[in-house]
Amino acid sequence: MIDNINWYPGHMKKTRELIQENLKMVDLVIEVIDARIPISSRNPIIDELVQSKKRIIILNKSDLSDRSENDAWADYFKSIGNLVVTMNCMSGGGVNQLYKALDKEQNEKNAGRPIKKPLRMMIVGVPNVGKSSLINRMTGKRSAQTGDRPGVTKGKQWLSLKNGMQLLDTPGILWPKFEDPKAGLNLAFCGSIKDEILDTATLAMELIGILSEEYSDLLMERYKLEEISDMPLSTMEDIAMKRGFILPGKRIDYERCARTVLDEFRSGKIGHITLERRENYD
Ligand SMILES: Nc1nc2c(ncn2[C@@H]2O[C@H](COP(=O)(O)OP(=O)(O)OP(=O)(O)O)[C@@H](O)[C@H]2O)c(=O)[nH]1
Ligand SMILES: [Mg+2]
Repeated sequence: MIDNINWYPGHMKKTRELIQENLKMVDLVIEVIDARIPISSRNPIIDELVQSKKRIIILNKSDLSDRSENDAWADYFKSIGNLVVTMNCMSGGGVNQLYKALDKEQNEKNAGRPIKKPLRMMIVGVPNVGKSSLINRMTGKRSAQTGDRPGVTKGKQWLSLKNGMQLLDTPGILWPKFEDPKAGLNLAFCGSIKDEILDTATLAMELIGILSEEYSDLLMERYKLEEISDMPLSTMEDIAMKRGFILPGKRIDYERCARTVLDEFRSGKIGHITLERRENYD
């Protein structure tokens, strides 16, 4: 088991300060979380920092997660007093609903004011969760740089929406120590932790272990496996053989197999998967 994942480079500490400094200028905070890991992708530091502000939770990448789990999590976050929007930044699904919620907030902010002021908000979340993609969906153009790796956004960037609202994009941040090692693993599976610091083969094996228990049907279907072994290593070898990931000398190419499983999980090719099921968190 990988139990000591830790990625908290200096720029994340700076981002924490940036969030703190700019908080007083915004009316509300948009917290983007990953619908596949709705608990692990909630940063406790962000939670503490933005406590005093109204928050909208965006369950993003909902196209990659289990549909029924999306609904269960949205209901849960609503039940604890948050505004929630389920989003897919690839298709733009959820944007209209978000705008509706923001319009309502702006009207409330301006109730009774002779001059209307635009809503100002800050977008926060762990790395690679889709903050900049959400901004691009909202502005309707490529305003912010995005990329399929963590750490793309480096500094703060204010943007204006067509309706005058102001948005602050921020770099993704993690926290110095994962109390629950599963959080570190989940974030690594979903691409929020720089792959260079991870042992890909071990990480993929951990993922195969979880999928073997929770989504064995999807795993079998994707890799044409007849059965799933109790041992993730055997399953990895079965996958490598099915895909022909064999090195000279008939050795299994574990690295390539690991990379493939991680990539295919991250891009949704294995199926709609939620690693944290709502029913396990009461
Ligand atoms: N499938 C899917 N992919 C998404 C979605 N939103 C964003 N992505 C992809 O996720 C990757 C990260 O998106 P970004 O918008 O750069 O993420 P970010 O949160 O700004 O990342 P940092 O700036 O590194 O913290 C990109 O490859 C996006 O195309 C979504 O709803 N569904
Ligand atoms: Mg970004």
